[in-house]
Formats: sequence, structure tokens, C-alpha cells
Amino acid sequence: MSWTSARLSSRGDDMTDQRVVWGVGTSRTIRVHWALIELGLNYEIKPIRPRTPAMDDAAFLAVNPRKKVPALQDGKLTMTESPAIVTYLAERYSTDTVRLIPKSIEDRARYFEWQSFITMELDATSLYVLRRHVDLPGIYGEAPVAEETARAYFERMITAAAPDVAAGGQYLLGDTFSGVDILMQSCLFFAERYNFELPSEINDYRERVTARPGYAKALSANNP
Ligand SMILES: N[C@@H](CCC(=O)N[C@@H](CS)C(=O)NCC(=O)O)C(=O)O
Repeated sequence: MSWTSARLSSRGDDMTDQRVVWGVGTSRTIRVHWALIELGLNYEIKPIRPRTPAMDDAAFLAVNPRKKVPALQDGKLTMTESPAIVTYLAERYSTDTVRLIPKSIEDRARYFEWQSFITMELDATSLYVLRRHVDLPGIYGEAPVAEETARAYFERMITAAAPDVAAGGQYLLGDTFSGVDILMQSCLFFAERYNFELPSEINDYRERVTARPGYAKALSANNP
């Protein structure tokens, strides 16, 4: 057994063929629900929400000692980090009919480039800074300068990315929907609460992505 699989299988129950998603109600949790739904996979939902007593449940702590949602159990594999989970599901379960990650090295390079941009530049260094200091100042403190610069940074990044979003085709990687569209829309949804004025290319893209039947199902799964 390799080091990685030994580590992964040591967390949580020793399941063989069950698929369980822990976490609902956030822009990170919807990513996992949406990927599973687009791929047509059945799964069980453990509807726990951040910063609630359910996060201290021993069963959840065994799955994710970092106390963060989402977490996925897929058979013997237990993993966290929503972008990694989406990409894992895409790698493992894409078919010729539904493919959430491209096959060619060149197209995969674009996938990983978008993944990094969305999760680092849009999410971690912009939106999550706003989340912490605008919505949760009781935990993370007030930080008006950080708020202002995070807001300006998000606007600069999304404006600079807008021509690339429009150039790809219907979706970020062309005319095939993929895991990075899930990540991007989850950030655009997250951004709505902070009243950004988005470039028209981004608004048009958002309309295309949210028109997918899978998105409506993911919203329901994420808000049980
Ligand atoms: N990088 C992680 C972030 C996960 C994360 O921060 N989840 C939040 C909800 S969106 C959470 O569980 N917060 C609880 C806490 O920080 O105590 C991912 O993308 O999955």
C-alpha cells in the first residue's frame, strides 16, 4: 500500500462503496454537490453547516479533523478541499458523455490555470478576506483596509479575466462545461453578497452556467 492511500484510508469509516458528502449551505460545499450531480452519481448528504455544534460531532471530526466543510468519502477514500474534490471526481468519473476535465495535456493546463486563478486570486485572497472581515468580524476582527483592498483586488482580477472568459466559448474551456466552471460560478455566487458590479462578459457567462439543470439541482442539494 502506498503512503498516500494508507493515509487516506486511515480516516473515517472503512467504507467500500458508499459515497458521502459532508457539508451544505456554502459556496465551497455546493462545488462538490454540483460535480456529483453533473456526473450523475448517487450520494448521501450529511447536512452539517459551518460553525454549528454539528461540526464537533465525533463522526465528522474523524472524517475531517480540520473541522471544515466540504469533505467527501468515496469508498475508502476520504478527502477535503473543494477544488481538489471537484477535480478528483472529474478525473475519476468523467465519461465520453459527461467530461468535467479535458483529456489533452494542453487543455488540462488551461483547466489547472483556471483552477489556480479562481481558488487563489478570486476566492482565497479576495472573497474569503471579505467573508472574514465583513461577515465574521466577531471571529476574525474588523479590518477596513483589508476589506477595501480585497474588494479592489477582486474587481481588478475579474475585470482582467473577463475577455478570457468570453473568448473561451460558452464555458471557460470552450463549449464543454467542466470542473472549473463549477469553481467559477461558486465564486460569482459568493461575490453577489458583496454587491460587485461585474463586467458584462462575466454576467453573460453566469447566465449560461446557471441555466444548466444541474445547477438548480445543486442549489437544492446544498440548501436542504
Ligand atoms: N479550502 C477549503 C476551505 C473550506 C472552508 O473554509 N470551509 C468553510 C465553509 S465555506 C468552513 O468549514 N468553515 C468553518 C470554520 O472555518 O470554522 C475548501 O475549499 O474546501
